[in-house]
Amino acid sequence: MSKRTVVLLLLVVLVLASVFVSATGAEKKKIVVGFAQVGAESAWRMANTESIISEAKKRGVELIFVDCQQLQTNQIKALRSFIERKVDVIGFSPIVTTGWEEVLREAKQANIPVILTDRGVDCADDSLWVTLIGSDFVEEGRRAARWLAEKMNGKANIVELQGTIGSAPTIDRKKGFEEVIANYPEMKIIMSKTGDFTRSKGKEVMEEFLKAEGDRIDVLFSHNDDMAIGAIQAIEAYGLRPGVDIIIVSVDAIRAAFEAMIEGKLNCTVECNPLLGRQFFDAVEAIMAGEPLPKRIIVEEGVFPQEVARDVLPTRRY
Ligand code: GYE
Repeated sequence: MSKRTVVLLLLVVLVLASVFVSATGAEKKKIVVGFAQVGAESAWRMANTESIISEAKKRGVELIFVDCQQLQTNQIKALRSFIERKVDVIGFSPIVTTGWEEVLREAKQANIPVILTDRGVDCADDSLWVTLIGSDFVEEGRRAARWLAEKMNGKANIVELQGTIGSAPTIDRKKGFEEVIANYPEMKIIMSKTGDFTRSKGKEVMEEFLKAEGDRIDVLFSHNDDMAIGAIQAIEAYGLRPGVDIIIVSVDAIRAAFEAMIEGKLNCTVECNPLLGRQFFDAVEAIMAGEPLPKRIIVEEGVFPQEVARDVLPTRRY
């Protein structure tokens, strides 16, 4: 064989190989996902972010991740930048429930499917998103109240630390909680204010509650564990015993809540699972494959009273 024939043969082999590689999809285009996260306001949120980022890496999905610092304007800006970049799928956890119509319509016009994770929207046109993957926040509120009614024998002066005003978990947890305590005429919310889901605000607002109502407070219902942990510091500084003089029930079930329960300072936490990465990217891949998805995917969760904290803590992943 001449040198020329060898070179020619080699070229043919190379061309054939590249045709084979693209036919088997080894060169398949990477899926690009834009994700507009609420912020980094709580341990729950950090665990949620970690779950999304690590799952994208695992699946080789290109993730454009934006931390919106609890500002809806930032989140809308991020969504518009995803539309401009023509990502394959948009995911976001809406900071508040209202004000999304316009930007979601822009995504629809650009033919970019949207997945809501964790928090939902209040929007009549449900064709603007494919599915909502997340917890049943109303049920979480009910679970907190049911546990409390039993613990307090249907009698308590309650202060309530709300999450971010206008957000789905705040609206729904309050609704579920109030629905259940309405059955107990001697259970009353005597003060209620937002602590924006953060430890520092939770502490600040609890100080206000104590200043105004002091010893009259029997119970704190906190919309998340971080605010409850901030409030525990305020209660101790005020000279009362959290978990004893003031009974505390909160939501999320982060590790720090279990530690506080083991110390006897928190009485109960209702689970809200932030590890949504797997279900989120399952949905992304289903959309890319043209498979149908249910409009609502609900995450299963439980309730953890203080008595089980020591046994459960080692198994907690967030
Ligand atoms: O409970 C809170 C976080 O949307 C369910 O947001 C989430 C809530 C969670 O800041 O800790």
